[in-house]
Amino acid sequence: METHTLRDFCQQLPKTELHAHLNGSISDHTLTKLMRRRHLGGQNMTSFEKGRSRTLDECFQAFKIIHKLTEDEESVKMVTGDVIKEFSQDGVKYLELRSTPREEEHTGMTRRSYVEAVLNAIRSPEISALDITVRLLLSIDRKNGAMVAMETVKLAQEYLLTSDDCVVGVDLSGNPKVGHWRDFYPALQVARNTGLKLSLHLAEIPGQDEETQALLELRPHRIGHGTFLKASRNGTSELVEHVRKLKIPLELCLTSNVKCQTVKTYHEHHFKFWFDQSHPCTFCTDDKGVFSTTLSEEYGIAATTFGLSPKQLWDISYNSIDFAFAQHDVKDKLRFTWNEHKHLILRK
Ligand code: 6MZ
Repeated sequence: METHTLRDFCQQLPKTELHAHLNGSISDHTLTKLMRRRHLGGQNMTSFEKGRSRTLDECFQAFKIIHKLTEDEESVKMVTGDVIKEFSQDGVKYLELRSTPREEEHTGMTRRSYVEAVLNAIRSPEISALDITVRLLLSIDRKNGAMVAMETVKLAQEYLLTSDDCVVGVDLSGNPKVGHWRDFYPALQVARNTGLKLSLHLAEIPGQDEETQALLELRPHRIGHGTFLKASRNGTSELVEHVRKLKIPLELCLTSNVKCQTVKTYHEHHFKFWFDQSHPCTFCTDDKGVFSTTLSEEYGIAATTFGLSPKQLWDISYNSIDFAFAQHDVKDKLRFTWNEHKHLILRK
């Protein structure tokens, strides 16, 4: 397929985005608005322009800077609305946002009011009018320790029952070099046992076999990255076998991994390893703002790197509906939407 035709195809392809961190997804346009609100001039220093790489640690520095701009409910609501609109413009029909409920003493924002601000944006008339279904996962940031992890799960439990199916699960994320899995295990266990869906960042960096093994015992519903599963100490055996046997879907973020240098090149990305075994995989952006990407671009990169046909891209996108944390009736509606688009875009 020619480049411009592929680009059009990927843009028109209906897509599910299952791994998007809210504050990492903020576009330059919205960051400029936030800086103006705070009367800050200068240039946005948080997004990695096309082709530019940084280390994972530098990436976490960028989140620190962004968090300084979203310290009150109004800005949280504004960025949530903007991020959803941008995903919708990119042809995303189902979006699972994830975000860390954050407390900011000097603005009075609490973890609860943070979640309320995100939910208010999702439910606003402007966003409800868009052709996109949005669900929310509450993130446990590894750096915040055991107590905050449990508090986050309690909030998620409460909103699971009271948010009209909007809050559906919990994510474990944050700098993988920080914190110990034993700190989060009890909270994640409570989440798993009380009906919340679990998506866990696993094996994002090398040398975490013990943690990965322990967290896999929780039978997460999906895995974020899983970059070093196949490079575990035992060769390709145990962890891979476990994930394969349980068919745990992988959320794969090509540009994020290459830009953070946990994967050297697109060609070396572990997508190929799993895809060749027909393991459930879905493409995601991770942090579309910080990594200057879109979900359509991620599909395009996958197609050119791994020689995927339009039909294969279609199948990856369609099959991703199966791994969404939404209710059955929502998934049925999404499948209907996909099938409506199918003849229009695959026939071209
Ligand atoms: C692990 C990541 C991440 O929650 O404030 N986050 N955690 N690995 C990654 N790979 C690059 N990218 C983002 O969004 C920002 C937060 O998401 C997590 C980090 O905890 C980061 O602070 P929220 O909306």
